[in-house]
Amino acid sequence: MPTMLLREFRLPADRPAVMGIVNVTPDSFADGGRHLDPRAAIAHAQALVAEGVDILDIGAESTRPGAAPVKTEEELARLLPVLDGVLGLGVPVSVDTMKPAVMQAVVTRGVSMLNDVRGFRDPAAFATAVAAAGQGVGLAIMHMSGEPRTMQAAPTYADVAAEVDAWLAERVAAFIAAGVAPARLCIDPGFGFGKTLEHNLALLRDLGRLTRHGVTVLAGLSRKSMLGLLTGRSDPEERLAASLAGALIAATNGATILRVHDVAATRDALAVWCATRTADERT
Ligand code: HH2
Repeated sequence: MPTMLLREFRLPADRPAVMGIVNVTPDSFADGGRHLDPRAAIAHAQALVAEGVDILDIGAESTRPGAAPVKTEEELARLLPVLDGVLGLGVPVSVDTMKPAVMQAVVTRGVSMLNDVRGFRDPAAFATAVAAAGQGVGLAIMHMSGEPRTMQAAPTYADVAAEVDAWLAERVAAFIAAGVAPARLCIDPGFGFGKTLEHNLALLRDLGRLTRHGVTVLAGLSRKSMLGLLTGRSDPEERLAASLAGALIAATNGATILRVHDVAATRDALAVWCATRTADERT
């Protein structure tokens, strides 16, 4: 699998990379409100770096089911002070946003990755992403059925794994046709984004098929409600064990970027996982 390049950063080639979540929001499902103050967000990012994070993913608009949209000015007002404090921490910084204007602004500030839960399906987002990739920025292309506000209403697929795979393959082909190198791209089935528990389990079971497109696979299961349904734990803070199990299953099935809240615990779990696998099996 090609190692992802994020501006001057290269992700590890001998183990899955850990992407640590920093939500600068009042309403994220697992940590909403905790890091809305830029100083708290920066302190959290510093703690994740100390825990061994490989990429920081900063988000200022919650995408949880039913979340209210945030205006561009508000999203940038939340993001920019945090970016000023984290861009010098020595790890690549990703921004989780759906808005082309926000993408443009944060690339100008120097972020190394754009993460769009809409998979850059907005033509302006696609054009902004292609231009950013020309400057070395990495792109995380996620599948979402519908929009955050309504996506969990009644998700239906004939064959979820085949449909998500085909959609992501089309997005990769579009980026490559626009001149973006595969090493700048990663794809993500979008666990919980317009999917029932059965859909999420089918996608996790069949994650390996996404590795056939010649780009990195990213998986984000951390603390998600599918884990709450499986364990009966309604409080996202109590889903660490389930999140670690999910991360290791995703790694076994081909994910080489794991998007998580709990960086130190995930690094520990991966250390054990890596020790039992050959170098070829790990990436
Ligand atoms: N999940 C969330 C947000 N962004 N990006 C990618 N690429 N993959 C994911 O699975 C993903 C994502 C939702 O989690 P979180 O950021 O913790 O919550 P919220 O959207 O409520 O802020």
